[in-house]
Amino acid sequence: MERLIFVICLIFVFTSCSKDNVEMADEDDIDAVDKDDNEENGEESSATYSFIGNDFQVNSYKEDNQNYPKVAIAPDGKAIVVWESAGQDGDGHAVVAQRYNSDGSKWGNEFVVNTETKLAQSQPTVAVADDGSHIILWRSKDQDGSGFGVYAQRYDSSGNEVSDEFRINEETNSNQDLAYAAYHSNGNLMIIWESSDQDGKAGEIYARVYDDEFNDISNGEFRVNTVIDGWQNTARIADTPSGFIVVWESLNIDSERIAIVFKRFSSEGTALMTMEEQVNTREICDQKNPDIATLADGKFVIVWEHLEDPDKCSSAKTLASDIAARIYNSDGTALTGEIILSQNTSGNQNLGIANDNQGGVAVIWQGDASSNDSTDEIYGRRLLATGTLIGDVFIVNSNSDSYQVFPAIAAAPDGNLFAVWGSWSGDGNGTSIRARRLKVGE
Ligand SMILES: [Ca+2]
Ligand SMILES: [Ca+2]
Ligand SMILES: [Ca+2]
Repeated sequence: MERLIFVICLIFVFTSCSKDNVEMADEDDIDAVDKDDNEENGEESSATYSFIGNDFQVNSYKEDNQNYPKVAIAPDGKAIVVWESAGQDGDGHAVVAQRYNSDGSKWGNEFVVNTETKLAQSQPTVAVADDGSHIILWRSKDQDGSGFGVYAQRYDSSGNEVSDEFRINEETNSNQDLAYAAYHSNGNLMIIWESSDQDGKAGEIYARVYDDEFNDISNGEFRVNTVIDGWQNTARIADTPSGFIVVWESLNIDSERIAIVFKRFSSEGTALMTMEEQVNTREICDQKNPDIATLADGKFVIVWEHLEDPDKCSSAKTLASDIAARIYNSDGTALTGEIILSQNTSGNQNLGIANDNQGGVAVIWQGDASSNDSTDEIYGRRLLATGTLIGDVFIVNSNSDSYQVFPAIAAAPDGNLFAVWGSWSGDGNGTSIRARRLKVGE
């Protein structure tokens, strides 16, 4: 019987049996004993993560709600955390940032990022270049004259503003929002966003590419998705040795509802594929909330939430969901099938992923799967570039009062990880931003 279960697990590429997943991981840990000696050199390690202290509050301004944090880490280990804060700029939401040194101490004070404060500035994201310069993006209400527009502020490696805030989207009709960016190693910057009514269809992914002196080298904005039927949204971007990869949700591209697709681009923004490629092999019902991380050799890992909901999909018999991942070679060919990081997750699985720079990726997500108080926690798991899962699912937050939501994570070159999330516990006044640092090994 055990042999049969083992075979079934192999067929589903580690999917079915969490018990056997742990056993496979344990076998791999035998190798880890030798590999751990190389850890300090930033080489591959098969160890699990350990925490560097408990979680802590990021925001200094505590009035009302702070939520939707994102984080990026510079090559020198400095972390930049951004979030939206209700009322902090005096009119609706503001975009706020706090930088940290590599040892986890604060680098300067928190500050309001947006110059235009009228109405809401919200949904911020951040990207950092190899030289430490960085860009913060957000959506601003009515600033471009119609719904939301995408705005940005650039900073040098010392944290000083470079020029004024500016608009990214050229088409201003209706909403442009959900912006993300990545820097290539040559300094080029690709920014993506969702435009809700640009091609007469419901939601497309648009992009612009700038060089290291911020000249527009894509001749303005261009559409990322080839398929425009249905809607395309919830896009993420990562840089690779050959350029950039964008991953997003696409409606009606697979046999049922939502699917995950990706498309590769050169560092100048030229599409390297004629059309997007589907990631999920299980097409039943919804595949959503994708994120992507690139490994040092150009391999990349895409993670997403797989959701089978009988209320939404005729093929779904019972409510079921899991966190799935797939690993690709640098040329975009699949290295693995779907790998299941956690089964029977429930609630809203917002995801984050980061290359831990020691041969694996850290995946974290929101859920209430194993919580005993039916509130959401932040969960995590380590996945090696080989497709091997390390250890078991763990809870990232140390403070488990109330709801922990919208996680994001980034890693320094030495493998130290910085996880952030919104929290209904903590600052005693609405939601707050909390963070916790992790590392590979003990
Ligand atoms: Ca505002
Ligand atoms: Ca607009
Ligand atoms: Ca589907």
